[in-house]
Amino acid sequence: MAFWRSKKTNDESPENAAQAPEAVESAATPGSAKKDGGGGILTKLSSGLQKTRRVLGTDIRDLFKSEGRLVDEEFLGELFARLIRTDMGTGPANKIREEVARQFRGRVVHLEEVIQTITEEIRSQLRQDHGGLAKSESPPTVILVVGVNGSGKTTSIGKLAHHLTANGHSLVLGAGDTFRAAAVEQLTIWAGRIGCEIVTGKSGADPASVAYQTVDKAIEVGADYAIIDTAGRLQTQSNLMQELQKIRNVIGKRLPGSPHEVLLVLDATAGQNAISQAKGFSAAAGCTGIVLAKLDGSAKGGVVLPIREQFQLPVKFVGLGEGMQDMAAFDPDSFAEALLKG
Ligand SMILES: Nc1nc2c(ncn2[C@@H]2O[C@H](COP(=O)(O)OP(=O)(O)O)[C@@H](O)[C@H]2O)c(=O)[nH]1
Ligand SMILES: [Mg+2]
Repeated sequence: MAFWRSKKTNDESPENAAQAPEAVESAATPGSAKKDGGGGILTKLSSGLQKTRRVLGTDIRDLFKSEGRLVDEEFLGELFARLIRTDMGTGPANKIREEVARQFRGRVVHLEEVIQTITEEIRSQLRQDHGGLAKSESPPTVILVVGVNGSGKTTSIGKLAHHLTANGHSLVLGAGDTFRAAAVEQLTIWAGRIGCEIVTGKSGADPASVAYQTVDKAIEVGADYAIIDTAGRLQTQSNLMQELQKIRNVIGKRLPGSPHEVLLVLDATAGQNAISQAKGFSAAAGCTGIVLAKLDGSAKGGVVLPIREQFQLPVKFVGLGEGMQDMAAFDPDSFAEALLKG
């Protein structure tokens, strides 16, 4: 799991950020952190997943009051009930139960053996290809960010933008959520903190025109990335989807082949509701990857399992707090481990 903080020493100022020339492609590639030695990395993910682990790990430990425990139907039923408390859903929980039954039924087992099996099963359920951020053959790479209101879009853009600039890339932000004045202001503050360009329209301006101008600006200044924020709510859901479609078309006209990445931001505290959010967006908005925000505030981090199960979309990043550096490239191995151990 690659963390933004890995190469930096002290604060979040853009000057310091600019001194970390690590390539984003590598930083956004799952597993790359292991090559860094990754000392503080698991610690950070572990603290981000604390609430979920408290539910999952503690509950499972409770099943082992004595030294060992016989794996019978009663045990498997209790295990299942505990698994689904993390909002992982019945499909993934069933698979875990079956795997534990397959390996241990009729035997007296120790906690560590069961934890190990569950960790392995979660890891294999989460395995995915193409976890890294897309990159166009020639710059700019255009990233569109979509999701319901309050899911964490603008904050995730700020973190991603910080990460990219910290790794030596230039970028232009586009304040495409013109539906709410506060959203433009919020992204402008992020741009100021990061020290990058931003394109804004007047309140109520056509979001597609802001998106167009953002790509235009990125081409003009030779930026590596253009990242475009969008509204999470319009008068109706179908209005919103039409708007996103229009934005995609307009961007694609200005720069054929773009957007190269459409990131769907989901709120991990919403648990299973995040699934219905994803259903609403994924096909209509042409999503290419998921950002699972607010894992740190959620005891429902297990929701990543049904998200991976039900959508043909890789989870690319996880949000672990409100700060500039509180985001990580998603890596199934570290995630499974942080979910159960520690
Ligand atoms: N704890 C925590 N809070 C977050 C995270 N991402 C976003 N938030 C907070 O969630 C709220 C909504 O985020 P915002 O980016 O404005 O959502 P948007 O409406 O989708 O743009 C804000 O208060 C953010 O600070 C995260 O990873 N962890
Ligand atoms: Mg926003």
